[in-house]
Amino acid sequence: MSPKIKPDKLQENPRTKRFGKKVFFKHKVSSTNEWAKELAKLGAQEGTVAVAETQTAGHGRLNREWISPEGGLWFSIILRPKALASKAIQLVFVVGVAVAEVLRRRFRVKVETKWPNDVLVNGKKVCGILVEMNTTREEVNYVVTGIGINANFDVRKVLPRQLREVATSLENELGRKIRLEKLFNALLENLERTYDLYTVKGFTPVLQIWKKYANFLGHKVEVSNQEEKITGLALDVDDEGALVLKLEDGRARRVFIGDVSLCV
Ligand code: BT5
Repeated sequence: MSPKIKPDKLQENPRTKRFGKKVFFKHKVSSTNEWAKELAKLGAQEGTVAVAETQTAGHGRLNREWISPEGGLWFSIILRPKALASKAIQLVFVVGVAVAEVLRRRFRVKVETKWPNDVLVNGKKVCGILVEMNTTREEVNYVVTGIGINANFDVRKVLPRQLREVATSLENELGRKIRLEKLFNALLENLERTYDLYTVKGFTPVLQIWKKYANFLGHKVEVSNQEEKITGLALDVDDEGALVLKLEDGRARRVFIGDVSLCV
């Protein structure tokens, strides 16, 4: 089986109404998120997707490098939610739910969500999600949600040493390669369904599903961000997407930005 994506199989997903009706593909781009932002500025409709085989400047939050070799699934989808900017960050959880459900159902692997934007398989990061938005005052013009899934490569061969213990790929977990186009189509279908649930019923039902996968809840964690490192019991993720910690002195603290690691 070819480990690469077959571009002709990405077009026209018959099972979605809006997502993936227009799919742009390139072998190599700097970042599909940057590309999708350009497309959105030119007026691309909701559900338009930019996919690439490799990214030369894939990035995560705070412009951190996202390593994107051949064999991964790297794509970004344009959304135009009728939401206020302060709410649009909830889309990270919408995407997280869609990815987690597809990976669990398709591959029967142990999937977890980790606050705020990771999906793990067997405790290691297999997917990163990056939500970026363009706003005018409080109004959202468009949101670009980038999804990176480590699929058909061996992380021990392509990721730097420091990531090998914390990252994994579907190939590493399943012991085989998968069809990227099939995974792509399944993700678009589930993304559309979860996004529609969010649009119609709001954030609560989406967050409830996300929390079912959030095994870090109830455990002692350390959250680090640019300003501080905080240790506490991970109590909850609230309806604004903030992580609620119980600190050692018993006080509750809401955290909006950071990286979580389990304390052992
Ligand atoms: C993320 O950021 O996890 C979001 C990654 C989003 C990537 C997609 S790919 C398609 C689209 N185009 C883009 O340019 N981006 C999106 P963050 O939580 O900030 O995590 C970044 C950190 O993950 C890095 O600092 C590394 O430690 C680690 N990392 C980098 N590459 C990785 C990989 N392939 N697998 C697992 N971890 C990785």
